[in-house]
Amino acid sequence: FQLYEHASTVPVTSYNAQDWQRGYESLKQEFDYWIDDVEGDIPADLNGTLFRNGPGLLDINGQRIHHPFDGDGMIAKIGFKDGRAHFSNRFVRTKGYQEEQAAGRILYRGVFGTQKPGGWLGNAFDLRHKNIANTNVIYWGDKLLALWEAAAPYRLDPYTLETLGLEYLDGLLDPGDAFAAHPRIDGKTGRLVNFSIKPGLSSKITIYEFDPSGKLLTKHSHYVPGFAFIHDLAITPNYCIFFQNPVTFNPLPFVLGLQGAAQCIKFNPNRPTQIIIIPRNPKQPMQLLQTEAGFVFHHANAFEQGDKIYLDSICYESLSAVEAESDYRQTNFEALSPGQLWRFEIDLNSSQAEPWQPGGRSQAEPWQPGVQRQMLESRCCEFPWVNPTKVGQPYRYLYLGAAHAPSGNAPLQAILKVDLNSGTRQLWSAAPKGYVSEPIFVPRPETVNEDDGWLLTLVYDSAHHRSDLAILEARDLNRGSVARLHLKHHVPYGLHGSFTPD
Ligand code: 3ON
Ligand code: FE
Repeated sequence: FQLYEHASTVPVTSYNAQDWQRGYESLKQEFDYWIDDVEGDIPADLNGTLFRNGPGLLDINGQRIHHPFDGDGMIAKIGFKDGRAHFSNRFVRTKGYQEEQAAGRILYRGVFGTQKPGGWLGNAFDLRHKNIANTNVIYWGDKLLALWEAAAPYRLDPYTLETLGLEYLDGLLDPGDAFAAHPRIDGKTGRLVNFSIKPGLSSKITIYEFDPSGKLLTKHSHYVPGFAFIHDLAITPNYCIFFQNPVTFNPLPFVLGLQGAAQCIKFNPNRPTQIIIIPRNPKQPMQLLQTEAGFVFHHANAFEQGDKIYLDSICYESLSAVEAESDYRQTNFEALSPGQLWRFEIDLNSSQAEPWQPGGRSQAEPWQPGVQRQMLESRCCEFPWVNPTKVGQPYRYLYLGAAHAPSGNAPLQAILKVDLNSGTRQLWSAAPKGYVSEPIFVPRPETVNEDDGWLLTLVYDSAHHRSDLAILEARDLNRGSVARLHLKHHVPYGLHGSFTPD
């Protein structure tokens, strides 16, 4: 069977619900092998390690979890050396993973609706969270860290993927503190910026900035009015930018054992999105601006020009909650709004952008747009990536996971390259049998052109119920994949990862 690599050869419906669903089977086995089944050639100058994280278990000993975001984190690692590649995967041995595997049943509720057996009575007033370390993985300051936004990272051995334990970053975090799953590495300075959020009636955002060796440079906290669910941040040389999506949080169903915490978040299309701008210099004040309602998980990139910040993000027109009764495997894609790429032009001098003060403007008050927004790409897309040297800088090329079809909402089956200067696009599609993951850009060593490098993406091949690592030449997606590395098994659809050069 030949996977389609070009859009023109694909039928109108590019996917099949049964095919897509099987990418959400648990992968219980842990592997360690050289990848021998390779189509094409692995570039000889691609040397380093790809780390990926995502839910490896979609059930606990046969008891299904309610949503993939509740799945225990599993790290997949592909090491590249002189044209050869080696695969291994290991579950993060979190406390909850070990307890549940030993018990053979679900012992913890999940944020996205997984419940312990026993109905609401068996779940009420159990407000603990299982740190599942499933969202991202980075190698930073000599530490490999598996990240989940509501708790501290787990540290792993970068060679064996053995779990070394919870990582409090040399005492920076206290037990119970969170550390977000979306660190940004400044493309100019190589510094890492991350945050943690403590939601409440007013929400506390703490920003951490580290030098490339892992040493803490700054840590500062800010309060924003209202509940904030913030998954990602964007950075520029001088600012951190957050979106406070217009949501309300009613914890009662969670407390009473009826729903997971994230299921209690309701999107409110009649309220503005709040843009939070926190200077990286801790001495400068925060600014708040407002823009049209929308829901953003991921930012693509941001940069400064004069007194403006340009921010590119994946925005959903509305967000439906994860229903308590629904089965994610029966997702009706057409009924949901797609993620689309928007550019926000933020004027730091607009009258609205006053420093926020306690007792100041609230979200309920009228507002004027100090922000212009424009849709750059209407095709359903997610998981944006840019050349790492362009993070926080003016940039030209953006890479995304995308739907095969140009309109509507659908699973991600293609990789889209957007040229923001010329407006041209390239699409590499794995439809109808393939389902892609985040495209990780790896610059070719010693080159200067922004798109000179490779895109690494895991593709679930539903025709063989296994996954491939596809390597694309970022300069020209129309060339098709340079290499396809066939794994011996599938890897469940993942979330985020990173590449560490040798
Ligand atoms: O009150 C707070 C509410 C809340 C939701 C408490 C809290 C901090 C515990 C909390 C927790 C949030 C968490 C743990 C969020 C985790 C998110 C996660 C694991 C993944 C998010 C993924 C986002 C996207 C857009 C994925 C898209 C995937 C595809 C298009 C392909 O499948
Ligand atoms: Fe994310």
